[in-house]
Amino acid sequence: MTEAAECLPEFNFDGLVGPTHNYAGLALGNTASLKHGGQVSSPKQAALQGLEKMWQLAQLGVPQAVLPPQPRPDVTTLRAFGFRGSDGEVVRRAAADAPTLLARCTSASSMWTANAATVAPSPDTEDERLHLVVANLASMFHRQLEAPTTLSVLRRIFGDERHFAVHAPLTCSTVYGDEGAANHTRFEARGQGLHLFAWGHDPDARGSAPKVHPARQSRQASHAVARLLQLKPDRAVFWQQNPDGIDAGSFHTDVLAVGSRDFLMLHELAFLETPTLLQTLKQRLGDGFRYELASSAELPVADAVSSYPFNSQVVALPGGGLCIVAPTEAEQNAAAHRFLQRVAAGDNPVTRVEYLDVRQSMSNGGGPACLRLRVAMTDEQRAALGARVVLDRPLYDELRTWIETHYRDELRPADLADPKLLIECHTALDELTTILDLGSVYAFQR
Ligand code: SUG
Repeated sequence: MTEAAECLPEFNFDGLVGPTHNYAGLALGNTASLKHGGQVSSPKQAALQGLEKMWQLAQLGVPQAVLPPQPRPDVTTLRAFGFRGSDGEVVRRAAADAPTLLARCTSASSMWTANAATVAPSPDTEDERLHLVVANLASMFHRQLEAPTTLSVLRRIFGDERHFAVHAPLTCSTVYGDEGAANHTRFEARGQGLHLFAWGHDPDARGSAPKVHPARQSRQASHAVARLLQLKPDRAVFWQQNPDGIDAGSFHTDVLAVGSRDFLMLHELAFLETPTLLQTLKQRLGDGFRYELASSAELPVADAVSSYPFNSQVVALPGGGLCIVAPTEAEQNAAAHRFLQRVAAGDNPVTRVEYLDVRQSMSNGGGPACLRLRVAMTDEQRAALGARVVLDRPLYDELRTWIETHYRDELRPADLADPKLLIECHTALDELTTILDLGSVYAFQR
């Protein structure tokens, strides 16, 4: 097995949950989103749960950073769809005439930063810079809206071109639908990175595809992202997601699989031809490669999708060993809990399992792994970041106070029609850009 010291420090960039966090039932194929649509949310609890997760990881000694939320409702898009007047009038008119469009424009979905981009750290790339490709999120309208601001934010944070290259998203079309790191796993063994790109459909071929739910990532997009990342030769493996897994609710690969270093934990419905994939990974990663595979008999896919044991973070502990950071739902589900206990006791690098409460996000289908983007960086690159995003005690305290000050305790579906929500959001984000030293990254600030 790989020694911890050989690997680059891996930062988790978690998305701060935005002030408009709500349950609008927008995500076809995502069972939690559809189940909770119309319920009352708590933006404040959601943001605090997310911040606590970051802080607990930081206290475990895992490098932690933060990405800001996006301004919502997105009045620019509402205007582009014909609503006129002041911002308040635009919101009121959209609420009356096109409430679903307003809900799509109000989603706080940028919190799931696993979908923000795909990342290749510098030792893996031709020019030895860290590359990020912003995801176009083409398959869901409310998620497509994130890409331009994500590009602006990432270009600010990773703006030093001696170290970083931030690529614009692929042209937005489902033919080239790209959902970022949620369908990508970077392994590292024997001092080398290996990138597994998973895709759900091939629009140019007549292969197997899901019958019920959309496959969000196309094969063509995965290949284009790998090219943009400028990976060194032989650093990529492309594999198809299992269409039955997608139809069972695995709308992203990370719903049924998670990997880190030379370890992979997966459900048998995560990928097609699982034995061949595992054999390929063993060949590429060496004998140290370990995996834990859950069969449907051990862990029915419905339990895996509802309780998200595979949407755990797998983090390297400073003293050695890996820790699984799972949602509390996976502790409460008997089959998922038994599976994770088996993994922790198995012949693999996992030494510990921690359960965290991110229930507000889980109710929209976003577990611990959805909330973070993994960025492995050298110390020099960390020092070159263009904003105050690495979480330390002072930043944690400031963000807590900021959330307590600006966030509502509750948000009902009818509240999306309230024009004050937009003012509250802009006020909060304006202050946040000062806290994070981000400059004017948002369109409303320019
Ligand atoms: O794209 N949910 C998100 C959840 C994303 C989870 N990310 C990963 N698996 N990496 C999605 O389906 C629901 C929003 C709503 O219904 O209000 C939503 O967009």
